[in-house]
Amino acid sequence: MKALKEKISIVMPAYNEGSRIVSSIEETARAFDDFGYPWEIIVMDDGSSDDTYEKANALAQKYPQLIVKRNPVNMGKGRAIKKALHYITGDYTLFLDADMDLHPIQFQTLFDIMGFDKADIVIGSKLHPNSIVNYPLQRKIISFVYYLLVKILFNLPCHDTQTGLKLFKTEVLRNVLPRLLVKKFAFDLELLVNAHHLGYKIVEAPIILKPQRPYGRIGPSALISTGLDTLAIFYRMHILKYYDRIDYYRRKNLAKEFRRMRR
Ligand SMILES: Nc1nc2c(ncn2[C@@H]2O[C@H](COP(=O)(O)OP(=O)(O)O)[C@@H](O)[C@H]2O)c(=O)[nH]1
Ligand SMILES: [Mg+2]
Repeated sequence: MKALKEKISIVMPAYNEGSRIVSSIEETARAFDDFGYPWEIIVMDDGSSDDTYEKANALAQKYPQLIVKRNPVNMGKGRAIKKALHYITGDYTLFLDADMDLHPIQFQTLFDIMGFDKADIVIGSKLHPNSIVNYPLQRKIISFVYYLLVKILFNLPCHDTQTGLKLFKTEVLRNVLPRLLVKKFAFDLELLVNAHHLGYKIVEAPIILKPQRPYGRIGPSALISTGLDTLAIFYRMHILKYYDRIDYYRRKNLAKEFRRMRR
């Protein structure tokens, strides 16, 4: 196969995935070798209490393209992803959950859609009419209610912000991620709302979702926290105008720095 030029960085957040992290990395590596793109996988372990980090790290000998990082304590998926930005060297970045609910082979669909639609971001959506999803009715209802909330508050051009398969032009992440406050919940939403606000084009892609765990790990308290963080993003975006001011604050800090240097 002809080698393709563009490099893909795969960011894989992992929390207590010891039982599957090795096969997840190997499967992802195999998929990207088959595609023919240069790739790197960045595993962000987040204070797992099992052996996720050790197992992932042991594979780094086999795959020079594998980077494994660890937070000593759990800080949430959003912060882990924001931190991953320091290590990304690819032109495109794929967020891929470590549990393989979404097989990495679906990257090609997202990449093709990005090209056809001239999109900056392509996100997998459980609510896309062509998606094949197999997850509990309770999660389907939660997904739909959350979609309505997000539609009312932000009018985003997407139906499902939460799915663990998202493709970005890396330059978009470099611009957007540093602006985010990143609380523990609603990180995906904060990222997409800001990208939309800055004028980046977001398009949805169909996915095939096969849950590997019989029950999701999201409990009622996480749902309430996600709801509250969602309202907080609305407040910061539309009432405080925090995200609009952040450039100004940054410039102001730079100006201060500049004056200090000249003194
Ligand atoms: N870095 C990091 N990853 C996390 C955290 N919580 C979940 N993950 C990872 O994020 C992905 C999605 O989490 P999961 O529990 O499967 O959520 P679900 O698929 O929405 O039920 C998986 O790869 C998890 O290992 C966290 O606190 N930090
Ligand atoms: Mg999952």
